[in-house]
Amino acid sequence: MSEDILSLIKENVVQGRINQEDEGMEEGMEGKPAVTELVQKALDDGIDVQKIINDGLTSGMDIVGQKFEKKEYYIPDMLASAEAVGAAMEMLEPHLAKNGIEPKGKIIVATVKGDLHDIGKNIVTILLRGAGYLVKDLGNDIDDQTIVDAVKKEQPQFLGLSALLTSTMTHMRAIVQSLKDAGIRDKVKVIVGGAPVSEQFAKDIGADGFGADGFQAVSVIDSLNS
Ligand code: B1M
Repeated sequence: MSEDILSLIKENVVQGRINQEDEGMEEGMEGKPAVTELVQKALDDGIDVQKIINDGLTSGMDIVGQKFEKKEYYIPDMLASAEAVGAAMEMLEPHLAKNGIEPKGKIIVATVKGDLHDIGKNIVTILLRGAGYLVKDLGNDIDDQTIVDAVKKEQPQFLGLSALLTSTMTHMRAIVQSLKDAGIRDKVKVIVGGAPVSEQFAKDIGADGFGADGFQAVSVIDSLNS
């Protein structure tokens, strides 16, 4: 029975349906319960929150990721699914705390100074939350010192930086240097990403990891966390 609801949640994540009014990718879905209604039903039925996240939401996003790689899905499709997961995560967050499930780690994320592109960072944030991390999102256009101050104050295990412009990605190098200057570089692992960022660039600036997409960001952080 619980498997039925979980597979329906998964299917509706793939369809990018938040509420029952949403149409989805396939015809004839409008009016049927979607992610938020199904997650509420799963909670009412006492289904384990971790199961809802892992077997419903995250496995749905895995399929979305595969479809994106195969070019069956495009960015708007990925965003619709990511938003559905985000809406579900908002419902589940209080239950995670109540159930005493410890987050896998704490991460600060930000889009660097001068850069207003935040769609990718938001996807990464949602996926990381879905994967069980506590994520503090500083937002976009965040200056270097604010980021370094947040690392000092919050003491996260990871710092995730996003940049979409060749002119702003240079802040990533400056932030790594500022962390060194502040004597806290060894206290936090730095992961970088965004369209102009590459594995080689990450190495060059002394970052600990690079994510080409949100899914890779989660697996890189998972592997650095183990
Ligand atoms: Co702008 N923009 N934009 N833009 N914009 C680009 C990036 C550009 C490539 C378009 C182009 O010319 N072909 C170009 C950059 C050129 C360059 O620097 N080489 C560009 C430009 C020039 C500009 C302006 C300067 C335009 C102008 O005003 N003349 C201006 C700059 C504003 C600023 O930031 N100061 C500008 C403005 C904008 C909008 C505001 C209109 C809008 C952003 C809206 C928003 O984000 N809220 C916008 C958009 C939408 C784009 C494009 C079309 C799409 C970006 C996007 O959201 N992609 C983009 C062209 C393109 O990329 N095709 C473009 C979808 C998103 C899911 O992908 O962000 O790459 P992405 O994130 C991925 C991965 O990169 C990775 O995972 C994500 C999910 O898979 N990832 C991480 C991202 N962050 C990560 C962090 C990680 C790990 C992985 O670890 C922490």
